[in-house]
Order: sequence, then C-alpha cells, then structure tokens
Amino acid sequence: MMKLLDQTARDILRLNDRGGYTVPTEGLYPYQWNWDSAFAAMGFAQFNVDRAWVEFETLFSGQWDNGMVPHILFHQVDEGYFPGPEMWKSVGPIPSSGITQPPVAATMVRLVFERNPNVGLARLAPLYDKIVAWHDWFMAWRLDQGAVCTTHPWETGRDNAPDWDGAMAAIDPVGVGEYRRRDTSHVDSEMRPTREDYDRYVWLVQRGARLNWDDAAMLQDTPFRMADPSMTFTLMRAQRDLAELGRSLGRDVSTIEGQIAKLESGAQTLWNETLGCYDSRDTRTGEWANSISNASFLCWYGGLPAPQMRAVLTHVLEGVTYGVPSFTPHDPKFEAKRYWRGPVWAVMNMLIGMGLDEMDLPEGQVLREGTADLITKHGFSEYFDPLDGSPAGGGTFTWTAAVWLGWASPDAGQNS
Ligand code: 2M8
Repeated sequence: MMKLLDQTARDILRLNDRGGYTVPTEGLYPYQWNWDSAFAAMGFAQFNVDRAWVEFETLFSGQWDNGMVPHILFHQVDEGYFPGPEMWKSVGPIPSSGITQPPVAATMVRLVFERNPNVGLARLAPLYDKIVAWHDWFMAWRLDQGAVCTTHPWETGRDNAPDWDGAMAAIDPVGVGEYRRRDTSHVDSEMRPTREDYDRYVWLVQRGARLNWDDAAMLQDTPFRMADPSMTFTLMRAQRDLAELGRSLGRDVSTIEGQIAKLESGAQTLWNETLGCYDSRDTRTGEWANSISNASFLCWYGGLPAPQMRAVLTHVLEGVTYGVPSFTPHDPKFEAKRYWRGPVWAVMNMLIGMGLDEMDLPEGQVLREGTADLITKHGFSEYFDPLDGSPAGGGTFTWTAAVWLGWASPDAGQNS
C-alpha cells in the first residue's frame, strides 16, 4: 500500500510537471506558484535531485530587480485562472504577480542540497545570492517592529483566513469593476473564498498595478498591512537555513545572523497575551486578529521553544482528527470545508511537524502519522475536512504528493 502511494505521488509530480516547473494542479492552478514550487522540489528530490534544482532555478528566473520573488509566474497564458497577467501588470523579467509568498524556498533548498551535497554545491552557489536578495527585500520593505508584514492575503498563502477579516472589512473596494472568477468553475464555491473577499483581493491588485508595484509608493498609504506569523516564522526559519547554506559555501553570514536576531525580537510582537497565542496584528490600527490558526504553530519551525504554545496545540487537536486545522475548531468562525478557515493542509502539518520534531516534542510524530493516515484514506487532495478527512478543493495536488514523498511516507528521506 505504502509503496503504491509512493508511486502515485511520483506520478502526480510528473503529471503536473510542465517542463522546468510544476503546477499545483491541472485546471484550477495552471501556473507556477512560489511556495508550491519549493515543496514540489522537495518531493522531486526524493527520486530526481536534478529536477528538484531545476524547479528552484525556474522560480528564481522570475525574480524582480528589487529582489522580490513573485507568488505566481505566468509562463504560458491560461484562460482558466483569474486574475491573469493582464490584471497584475508586473514589472519583472517574465509575466508574474506583483506580490510574494511565504519564503520557504531556502528551507527546501537546504533539504534538497543535503540529499547530495557534492552535486549540490555548483547548483547552490548562484541560487544562494538570489535568495539573499529576496530575504533582504523582506527585511528592507516588510518589517514592522521586526515582525514580517503582508500587503495582500494571497501573500501569506492563507488567503481567506479569519486573521484578515477585520482589515478586509475596513477596505471599501470602490471601483473594482466587473470581473469573472474562474476558481468556482473548478471547485464548489462553498470551499472557496466569498465574493466579498474576491472584491478586495482584486481591488488590492488593481492598486498595486496602479502604483507600478513600487515599494516606496506602496508604503505611502497601506490599506492592508498585517504583521503575521506565517511570514514572520517562515522567514526566521528560512534565514537560519540560508545561513547554514552560506557556511557550506564559505560565505560570511554575519549579516544574516543579525537579521535573525531582529526577526526573533519581532516575533515577540506577535504574542497576543490575552489570547495566549501567536497572532496576526494589524499594523494600521494595532488591533489583534484574535486568530488561533495553523500559522500560530509555526513558532517551533521558526526556531522558538515556545513552551506556552504546547497546551494551545493540545486543545486545538482535541477538536479534530488529522492534524492542525487552518483555524481553531473552538471558534464560531471555524468552517470545516472553507479553504483556510478550517480545513487541514498537508504542507502546514509538515512545517509544524518539522518544528516539533526539532524541539524533541512528540506531537511531531503525531502530525506525521495523522497526515499519512489522511492521505492513505482520502488521497492527494488540495486540503481536507479536519473532522472527517473528506477531500476538498483540487485533486491530484502537487504539494500533497510532495509532502507524502518527503515527509509523511514511511519511506520519506530514503535513497531511491
Ligand atoms: C491558493 O491561492 C491562490 C492565490 O494565490 C488562489 O486561491 O487562487 C492558496 O492555497 C495558496 O496558498 C497556494 O499557494 C495556491 C496554489 O496552490 O492556491
């Protein structure tokens, strides 16, 4: 059974391979997404290390002059996805979106590199400088008291998380105009963001395009700017892995070490004392989102011991079956099938589980086994109902297959 699933997962990666990059799934997401690609590379590395490096190389070929690495690269126009390149009006070397995504690439590059360091050194060197430039861009433009901010919900990858409800409600999407969503022709609309969400997503894109995605101009007035645990903890972690990679290349990593210290103090500004949890903070109003989300539990992955978060995790896990749901089931805003407002995601289980393992906390094993059980029973879906495991969103999904190969499968990490 497990061998069969390994085979199916490899087949999914090959199926979604468009030659040099991997789409998250046919139809619903026909382009290269930033963090999906990094996970895809980890999956490929389990059976084809060269193909894994190519995935990163293609992703970084879309890097902008300012260092930003876009969240979507539109290699080949596809009418099946909205919004496409014509709405973004990007300014990079290839058509792209104008925002980024959680910086997990350095961490996945390190995992790929460690599969075969001798071969990896030559591939790593040029990529290393590009990742440094991307991280520097975050440090230059996206910090608030040392915590990392997002300027669009799509950037966090947790598109419709309850974290953004307050800030999104404060936006009046005036002049957004008519547009046609494509996602709801691929997936049940009950499993997707609402019309109100989309109006604001599109409005924020139109605003960025109007400002030519100029970082300084975008900072002048900030309709949406949330300091958030996904961006903060993933960057903290990515900087640690980048420093380690730099040492392998014999580089001076003292600047990165200073950046890590800054992020560590920034992370403390995401501690919501009343909630007793890491939370998102609206930098415009200073208000908390009051959201116990799966991103809250990335604290260990980010490298914080965070002993106070263990009891929070136990409480959240008591309400569900297959790992960490995107939002706590003990809050009335929880919706078991609606995307980032409740469902469980294999990638988030993996990142949280990696952190728990590194802290020698036994819940890491619980998450890995829960994820393996979920995939074994319910397949390689985009996400799953955290109560009964029923599959949701798109099928034959790249990152679910990659997580199986690189982490959840009993064979993960073996040399094939
Ligand atoms: C989802 O987001 C895209 C926009 O970026 C969408 O809904 O159209 C999110 O789950 C995001 O985290 C993910 O990277 C992307 C592709 O899988 O889909």
